[in-house]
Amino acid sequence: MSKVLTALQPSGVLHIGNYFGAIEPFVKLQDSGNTNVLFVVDYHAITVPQEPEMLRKNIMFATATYLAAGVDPKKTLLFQQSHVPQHTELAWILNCIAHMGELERMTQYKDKTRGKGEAVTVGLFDYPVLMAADILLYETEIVPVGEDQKQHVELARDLAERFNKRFGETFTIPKPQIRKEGARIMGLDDPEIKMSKSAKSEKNFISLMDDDKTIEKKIKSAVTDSQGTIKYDEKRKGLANLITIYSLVTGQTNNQIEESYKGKGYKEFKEDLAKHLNDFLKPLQNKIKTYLSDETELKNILDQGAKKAQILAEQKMKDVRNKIGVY
Ligand code: ATP
Ligand code: LTN
Repeated sequence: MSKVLTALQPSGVLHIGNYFGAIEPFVKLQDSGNTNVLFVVDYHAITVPQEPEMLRKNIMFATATYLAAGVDPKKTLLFQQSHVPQHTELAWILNCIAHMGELERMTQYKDKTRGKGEAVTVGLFDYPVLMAADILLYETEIVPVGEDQKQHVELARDLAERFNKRFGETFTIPKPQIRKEGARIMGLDDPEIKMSKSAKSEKNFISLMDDDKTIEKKIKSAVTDSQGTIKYDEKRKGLANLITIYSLVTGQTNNQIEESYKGKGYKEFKEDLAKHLNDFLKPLQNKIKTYLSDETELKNILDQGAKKAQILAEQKMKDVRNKIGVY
């Protein structure tokens, strides 16, 4: 039995990149009988400005999405990060062994701060250390994430090793798990950058809540090239991304897709892709709406999860406090 843990930010409506990069892989591992932890990282979300009412709504939305995607609170500890204060407590202690240089090297930090000058918060800089605390509190072995988070999980490994070396065996060394296809769904409007909910244009992503008309419009305007044939080629980034999405929502292989579009063009391919995406998302959307309609139940699930998580986290923190000499 391996311990699997992942987390997502409640920073807006989730998109298919989040779904295929992190949620679906997590649900698959959950069903193979592992010990699981999944939480909504609200304290990560506030590293960039959040409107409080919106944040509250997004936390509920993220929770409803996990449940709709098949996260089972009986098999998985499902909770809100801020409800288990040991996360921030351990982050502080890890801050005191983390080096400025290693945080400065984080590519996500560099990407998110480019051109922002002095307005960058300390929280955004320190975000990977809080993430390391998230992971190390629960003796996590496997962290299913999208490609962009690999470097952060590696930092968690480094900090765990450093702590263990200095204070004695305390933390399990975690490993990132990145799926082969779908680890990095690219933006529809710009296949050079990953699909992102914080993208400037709505045309960049397919949100899990997009309706059929919106999906159709976004897929129709997705960037391809002038070659016109349906053939998977990494160099044809726009088309390769669309074929990957097609494969993820239908379960067909790239070869099967190429076969069925022999002699056909982008128009037909895109129309079908939009339809398949819609067929894939509709049942998920209905389930999300059902869960959202009972906020009391959602809060109840999160509270139950937090209570159990606090017990595990406190056990680990007792050991940590003792090892560093504050207890
Ligand atoms: P944004 O999408 O705004 O950049 P983010 O990357 O911070 O936000 P999170 O909600 O924190 O998104 O990410 C949740 C999970 O989804 C992470 O494991 C991340 O790697 C994964 N993920 C995000 N974008 C993609 C993508 N385009 N393709 C595959 N996985 C992704
Ligand atoms: N930083 C991640 C979210 C995150 C996470 C974690 C993922 C916070 N803590 C622990 C896996 C494990 C992101 O923005 N995608």
